[in-house]
Amino acid sequence: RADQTGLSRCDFPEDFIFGASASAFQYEGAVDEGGRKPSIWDIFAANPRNIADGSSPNITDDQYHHYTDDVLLLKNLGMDSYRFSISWTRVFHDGRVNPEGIAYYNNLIDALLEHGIKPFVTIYHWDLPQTLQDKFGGWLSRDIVDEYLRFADFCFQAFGDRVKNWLTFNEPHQLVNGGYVQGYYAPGRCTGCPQGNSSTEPYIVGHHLLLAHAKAVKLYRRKYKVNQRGVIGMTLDSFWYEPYSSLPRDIAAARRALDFELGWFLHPITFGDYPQSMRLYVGDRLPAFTVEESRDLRNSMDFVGLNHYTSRYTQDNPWPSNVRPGYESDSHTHFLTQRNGNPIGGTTGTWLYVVPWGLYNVLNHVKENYNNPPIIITENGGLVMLVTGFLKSNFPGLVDIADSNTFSDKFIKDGARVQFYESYLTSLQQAIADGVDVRGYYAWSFLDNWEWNNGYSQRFGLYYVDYTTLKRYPKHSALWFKQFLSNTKCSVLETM
Ligand code: PNW
Repeated sequence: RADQTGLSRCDFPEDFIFGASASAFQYEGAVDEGGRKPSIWDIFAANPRNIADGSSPNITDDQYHHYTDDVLLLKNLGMDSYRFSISWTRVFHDGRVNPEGIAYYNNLIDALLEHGIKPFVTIYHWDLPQTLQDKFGGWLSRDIVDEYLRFADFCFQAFGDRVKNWLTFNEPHQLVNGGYVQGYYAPGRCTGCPQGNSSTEPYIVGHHLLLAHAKAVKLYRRKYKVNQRGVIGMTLDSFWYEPYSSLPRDIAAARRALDFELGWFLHPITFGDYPQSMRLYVGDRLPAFTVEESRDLRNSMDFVGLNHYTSRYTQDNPWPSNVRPGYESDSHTHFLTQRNGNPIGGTTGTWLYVVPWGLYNVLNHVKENYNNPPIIITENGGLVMLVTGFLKSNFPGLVDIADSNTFSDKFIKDGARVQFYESYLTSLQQAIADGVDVRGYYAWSFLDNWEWNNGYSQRFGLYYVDYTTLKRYPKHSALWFKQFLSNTKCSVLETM
């Protein structure tokens, strides 16, 4: 609780941005409205076996119809900024623009600005038009690079007069790992899936994502930046990988794990090529950049977007030579969630162990190995499992954070999430104090939402969403954030 640590936004640099994060497919609903066409996720989720709770993303938070109220909730929380993504098939498909889709984002952007909330836009958060998947295999084909460029160009041109913060992609690693290695994300490819090949496809898709990113950044800088004066980057996901032991080979393995997840993308967009360890371990299955591509990739970001959630212990894993090479084994690493019977961090029984020091370490890793770039934490947040039906049986009141400042039973109790934010923000503050150039922090997530292959079974929101009525209810974490952000008496003079 805020009152326990006394942590507030005053512990961060003066112009530091705090915001909340979202994405189109997880929030908007209204999948058949306003001229929207299906994405690969509509098709993937249409098979209930692909989704843990068999649920449909067709309505989810229905933000398409609730955005005006949602902007007020963000305002009420005291958020400086809102990160959301543009649904490609809502605004632009088969080379045609869709005025209704454009109007939706114009309205959302205007509503945010009207309340002093900065829009932070992810151009692509995984919802590829199904037509491009059908036509040439989506991200597996080089044709996707120019298609993406057209879409990005369109976004800059339509929204760039008001949007000053851009991300080309959300989590290329997670997209590739889910969609082409494990097969639990659209388009559901993996070795052993009905289709796919994890020894080659992940690297081809990653390559095309990088080429598309470089072209979009080049275009933005050449055609828009002078007038629009915005900044552009890419959001990368990375766990922290802690060596399991002090053995040199475990230390090297942990470093390789970071290279295969974060460095895979951060190395090219900083230095123009893949990390050396990937070249060595993947060999000629890793595509090569031409001299020109490499030049366009180098320094192709104004800041690094970082999504960070959790950490793992890492051991060296010398695979026997009869193991088929693939992304899952190429880094020769083995991950563990505990050591000598002790879990790496607090857990609520999901993948998300609470390891605040992991954030400190991953930030310092970026600082030390990638020339101390500006960093924006574009996602961070805790996962608290609430029992389904919780609201109907246990929720006693209907109080908004605007009306009460006490952590009472009138808010949904998610104390573990409050502790998550408190501990990770403390760790972040230490990283900044030690010289990491972090400029902003976005909580995942503003509202509970459709958590991809986990459907509605995982709730990340500061606000609880009742999916029957679509009402939003503040959790303790919402109130905590509001208090954290409401401290505006930051200077020494004012507090004296
Ligand atoms: C991110 N993992 O994905 C995405 O950017 C969001 O859309 C998503 O809702 C959020 O994190 C919460 O999961 C991830 O299992 C999904 O390691 C799963 C993992 C990491 C990131």
